[in-house]
Amino acid sequence: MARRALITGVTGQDGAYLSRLLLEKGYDVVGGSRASPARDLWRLKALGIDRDVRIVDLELLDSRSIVSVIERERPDEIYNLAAQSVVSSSFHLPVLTGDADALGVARILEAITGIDPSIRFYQASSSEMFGDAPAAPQSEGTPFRPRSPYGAAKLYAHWMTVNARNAGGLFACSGIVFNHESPLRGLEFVTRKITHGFARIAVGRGDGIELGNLDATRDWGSAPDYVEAMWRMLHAKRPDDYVLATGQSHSVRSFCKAAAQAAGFDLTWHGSGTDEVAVDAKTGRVVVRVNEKFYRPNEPIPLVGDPTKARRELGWQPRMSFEDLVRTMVEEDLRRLRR
Ligand code: GDR
Repeated sequence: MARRALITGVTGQDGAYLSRLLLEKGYDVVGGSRASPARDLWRLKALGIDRDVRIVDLELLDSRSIVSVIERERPDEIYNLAAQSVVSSSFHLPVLTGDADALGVARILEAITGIDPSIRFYQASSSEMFGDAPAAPQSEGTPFRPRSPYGAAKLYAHWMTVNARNAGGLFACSGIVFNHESPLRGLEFVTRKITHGFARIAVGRGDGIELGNLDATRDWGSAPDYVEAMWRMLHAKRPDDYVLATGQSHSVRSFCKAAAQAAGFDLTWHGSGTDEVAVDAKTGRVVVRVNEKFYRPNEPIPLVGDPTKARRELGWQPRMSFEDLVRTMVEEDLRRLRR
């Protein structure tokens, strides 16, 4: 019989790519998603799998909802990808973020323990847990010092997962995942905001992009590569925690440069701080401005991950380069806008 996987947060970027991967492997994929009359399946549709994933209502704020889905569906594996995942929103919504991202995981682990402790569990942890990290690059042994309510909530969930494994005997893994992007990324995240912004200007439908801290750096990988590692974790000999990252960091400014080039612009930067702008050398037009509104109250120190353990123990390494990632995102945005 086909293995059955329950993916929470199935309508998100990772949910879509992981669904596709598991379907290709012959899984029966059950997708958990918050009950909503306006559920948007655009990502599953974009991958052509919206009819292949069975969507069920699942609410991480409610234990009964979690228990009833697990009891009914009896999955072999659960991938918890559902979260309030926007770091900046977590500063305004710390309690809701904690309820979903921290306690939501405690609820799932409690349900697994009560219903069937043989269910394998993957928790989507985050590089935001490192926050004010004392060292770079960050690995599984780097101390966590989260600097956002989101990072703090994810850290609680991470330790609950570790404890469920060590004390509870569950096959529970935590993927400490650095930023991973794709054409299916939401517009609230900086990469897609930039690629979509340049594509709009290129087709004559946008006047410019407003960004926050241009000097912020991130380790940006490709989402389809990362979901492969999630599956590998649940199929390793023993459960463990792994950093998933490329090992290279880039600034928001250099992401802009690469995206602009892919969209046919040639950027030059002028001014500094909040007065800095990027001008397209060909047309003399200002295409990027800084707006303080997009600054974070508390920016982590440069985040860059060390994926050595995942390479050694899971045989995993990211395949797509930074340049190809940016180009792919811009091209897909251009294609969608021209359609
Ligand atoms: P992040 O991703 O917070 O790292 O979390 P995001 O793309 O939002 O920010 C990355 C960096 O870009 C800077 N930045 C801006 N960010 C946004 N969103 N909008 C802007 O206009 C802007 N200008 C500059 C930010 O300050 C930041 O430094 C993502 C999410 O997917 C999390 O859920 C996940 O856990 C982590 O990645 C790993």
